[in-house]
Amino acid sequence: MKTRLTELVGITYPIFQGGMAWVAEHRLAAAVSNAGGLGIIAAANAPSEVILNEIKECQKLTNNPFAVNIMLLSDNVDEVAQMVIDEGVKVVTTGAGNPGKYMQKWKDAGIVVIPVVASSALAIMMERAGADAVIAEGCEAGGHIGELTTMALIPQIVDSVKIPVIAAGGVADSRGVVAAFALGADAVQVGTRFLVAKECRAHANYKAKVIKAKDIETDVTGRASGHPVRSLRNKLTRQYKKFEKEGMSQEELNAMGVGALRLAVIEGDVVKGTVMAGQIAGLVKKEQTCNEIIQELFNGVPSVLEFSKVNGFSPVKL
Ligand code: TUI
Repeated sequence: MKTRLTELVGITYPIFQGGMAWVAEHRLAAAVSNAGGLGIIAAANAPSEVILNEIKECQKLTNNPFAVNIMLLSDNVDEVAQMVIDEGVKVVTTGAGNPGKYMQKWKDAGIVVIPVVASSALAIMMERAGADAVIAEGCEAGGHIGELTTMALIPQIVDSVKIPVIAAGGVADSRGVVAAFALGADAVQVGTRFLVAKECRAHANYKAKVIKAKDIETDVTGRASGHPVRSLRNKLTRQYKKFEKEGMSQEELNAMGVGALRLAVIEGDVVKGTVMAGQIAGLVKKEQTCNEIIQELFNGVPSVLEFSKVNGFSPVKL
């Protein structure tokens, strides 16, 4: 499975693991990288010394390339932006903002830079600033999201830039992989399915809630604040939406979210915590190793292509 992306970052399969806050630490990233994909450590809002340790531990567990995802809304983003250079990280992805101000120094350090974008305008700006590729993330994704769906976003971004595009949001099986490639992507990024990986640290309650989820079970909170977040519906999301409607102040609403992701991922409180997950959660049925997940995703591609033909894509008959 050689694509422009596998060549660019030196991986066997064109798949990135999403940089999920609290979830994507060194064990998950190393497992994905050892299985031939690109594992990603999420810096998220973690303290700098924690991120440094994560990078060092990941380097011990894999000789394959892995990335660090830098969440641009975090307080210590300047420090983390320098850390990836100092620690010799090969690939950086960014999320939740415009990484323009760091681009030149990352490029000078020889880092492959791949920002997450949610619009063609930002994709074009990133290409001009020297990005090596972009991750186009549709609003089916879990966590902080943009406006457009994967189906609408990918082909428009593919037509806007020359650099390779990684499709994210709603991909969890071989059909999603084929669809992403059909839309012009060179790789996929998968988050929700890796939430239930054996090597994933998420609490058993978190994994069970993802496995039990049906298609319409996610909800988006925080639209009014300009930072919409998709997660599985629970007591917290219902309360948040109720208070949002009643006109609660932004400060009070923000306070409800503080510590809520940690509560769900680490403590396993999936009632009062934030259970971030994508709309594709309904498709995720069992816990598997990262290797099994990646093998299943790519081994299933030929039969999906065959199935598409049977369904009328064959040029032979009308
Ligand atoms: O970043 C994510 N997903 C995340 S970050 C996160 S931590 C968080 N928690 C609460 C509130 C906010 C963040 C949880 N999940 N995905 C990548 C992503 N980036 N999705 C959308 C975007 C994006 C949106 C707008 C990227 C750039 C952008 O441009 C804004 C600009 O400044 O042009």
